[in-house]
Amino acid sequence: TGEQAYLDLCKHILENGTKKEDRTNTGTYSVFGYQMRFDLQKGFPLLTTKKVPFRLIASELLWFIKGDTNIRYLLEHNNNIWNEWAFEKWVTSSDYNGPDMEDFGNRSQADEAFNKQYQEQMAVFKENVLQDDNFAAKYGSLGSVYGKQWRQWKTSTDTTIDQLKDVIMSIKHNPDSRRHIVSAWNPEDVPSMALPPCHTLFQFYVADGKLSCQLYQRSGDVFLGVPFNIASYALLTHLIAHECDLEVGEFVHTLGDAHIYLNHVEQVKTQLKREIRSMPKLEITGDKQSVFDFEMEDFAITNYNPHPSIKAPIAV
Ligand code: UFP
Repeated sequence: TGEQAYLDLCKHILENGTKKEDRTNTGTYSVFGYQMRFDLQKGFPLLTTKKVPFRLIASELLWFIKGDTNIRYLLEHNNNIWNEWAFEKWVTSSDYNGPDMEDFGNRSQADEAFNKQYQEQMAVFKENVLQDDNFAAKYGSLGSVYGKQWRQWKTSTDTTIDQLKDVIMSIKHNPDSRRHIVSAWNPEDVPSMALPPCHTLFQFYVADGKLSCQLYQRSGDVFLGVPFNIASYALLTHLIAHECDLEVGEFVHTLGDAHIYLNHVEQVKTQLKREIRSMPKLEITGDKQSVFDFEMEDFAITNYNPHPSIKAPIAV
């Protein structure tokens, strides 16, 4: 369990994974179906065998929780992880008249001169989203991403369902329920999404005064994505437990296609040689109750002394 479970998964994939092609043409080693458990009572599962940027994970989670789907909030928190998805919409629109940005994800990694142009256009884009309300409404918005499905799931009768609010109510008032579920997988929206949700569905469980959470993740980039996903759902569990006056229990992470990209193998091997350090702690400092009111300054990670970060190219 704990960080060792994550390292065991890495080792398991390197030793037993099938070599498998994928959408990004990078190639992976992959296994199907795997489960890790993290006892949140023992500490906060932010990996120590490499540095994981908690700030980015936390501001992204608060953005989901608020039901916000516009990257402006992320940019205001100096979080750039969703920029490319919004940028794509702008550079393929008739409002864009800069240099050709086709396939910018791959070209910016391969071509230095192009990368410079891309960085310039991205800076313009970010400035516009931050300063111009109309531009932000049109091009900062990502549509049917997590925040939308969690907070404003659209029904066939044109109403919306606030799954997150409902699940918190059911945890408070009917803790023994076996129906504490939030689904991000909306089959009607999937065909039109650039990135169909990786974290597909999660369920809460209350026993002995503790709140546990299990995530079903359909696809996991085990080196780059999964460490983020673990910390994000651990934080969500803490915040909801706090609101519901429960202790934290376990985070159970179930993966569908768990893969290591071929160009991450060396980095994984480096990480596997490192020794696990003591787990950090999450401290909730403010006196806010509702998860919907939380901001970055209301909690903090303490005692986090990880090994250095390890760089790797992201598959696009
Ligand atoms: N991915 C993650 N976690 C995430 C996220 C993406 O691991 O939170 F948003 C990875 C999984 C996969 C790729 O490598 O991104 C998504 O590609 P696909 O839709 O083809 O599974």
